[in-house]
Amino acid sequence: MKIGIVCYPTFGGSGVVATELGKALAKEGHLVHFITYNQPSRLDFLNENLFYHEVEFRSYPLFEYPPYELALASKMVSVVKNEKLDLLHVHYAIPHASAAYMAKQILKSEGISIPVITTLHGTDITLVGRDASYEPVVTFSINQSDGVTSVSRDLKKETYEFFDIQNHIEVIPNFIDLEKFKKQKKDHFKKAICPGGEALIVHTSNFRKVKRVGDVVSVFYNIHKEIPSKLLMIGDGPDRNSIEDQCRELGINDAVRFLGKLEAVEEVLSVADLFLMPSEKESFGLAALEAMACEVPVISTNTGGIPELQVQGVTGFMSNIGDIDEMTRNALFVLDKKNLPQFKANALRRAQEFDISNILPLYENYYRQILEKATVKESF
Ligand code: GMT
Repeated sequence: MKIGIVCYPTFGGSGVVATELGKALAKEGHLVHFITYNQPSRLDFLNENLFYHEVEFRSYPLFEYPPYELALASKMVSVVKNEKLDLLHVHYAIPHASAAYMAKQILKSEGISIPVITTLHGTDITLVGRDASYEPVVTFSINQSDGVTSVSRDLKKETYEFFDIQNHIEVIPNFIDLEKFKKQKKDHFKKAICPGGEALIVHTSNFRKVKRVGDVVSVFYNIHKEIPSKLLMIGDGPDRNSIEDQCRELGINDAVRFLGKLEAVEEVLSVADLFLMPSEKESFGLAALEAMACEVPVISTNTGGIPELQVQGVTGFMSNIGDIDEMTRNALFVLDKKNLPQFKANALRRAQEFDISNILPLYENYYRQILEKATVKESF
């Protein structure tokens, strides 16, 4: 198949999923064309089946807000025509689904039919999309998509609850490439960070409010009072400065290191003992899956799609949002030397169920199904 993929080319989960999906499809022999405003951050893979088309948008003194969506739609039109794409798969509804709708209508006026599949990732539904300033467009473009997928059952439920959606939503969970995300031998790194054999706790996120990074610090503070431990914070975002202040105020700044945005997260996860994800909302929790694939158990909240990934008391523990005391108790239980090896093994076993080799065929079958439906529709 010739597939166009539209996504955010950033470190965020939806961009990572879209990029890894495109890379895996290309390995299977499909021709994959990425249409984004920058080269996706994980598109470092040299493959003859992978192509990248940059969306250029010119500014003009009149534009206080450059109309990116129009430039994206125009680029989609040109790539579909020139590369003779079979379908467009857009990740994150805003503004990709509505731009795809516009591209589809333009192409239709020229006698070209292109099915559009929209994958819902989370905040496009649970946070941003719900806002009155976007809601009508999000509802319309989801309903106009030829196919819609969501990354968890919970996100599907929320989509039906908060939008007036008539379309079927297919749940296709996120996945992991276990060739890339696996425990690597990084003993020298562990020794450098934890010279006294301290427990190593890791958090990764975009440091936005929804991640409740302050709770990471509070849980770690409690753990640190009980056992020798270190915390590594990966990523960056709006809350980082206040979180650094919180660490200084609590007097734990020597035990906490902020690593910023990292390409090779799996190298750090390889030496971690525990992953903390106290998010207020998480449609899937890809960061937790990445940790589990590297044999790291997870302490998280029980919100959104997390219970579809984590197994309570097996791969770690889930608590109510903000329940710092319970998260601390569970973290200390998991970190206990008697328990940790079993939790690590369980985390890996669960992650294996989400291996890309199990999930890729679900996308390929769904593409075929949507293409068949579109052909039948066209012949009428
Ligand atoms: O977590 C974020 O804020 C980034 C966001 C994104 O769209 O990049 O992540 C969402 O999509 C990921 C990939 O499907 C999911 O694993 C995350 O759970 C989801 N984030 C939220 O729902 C908050």
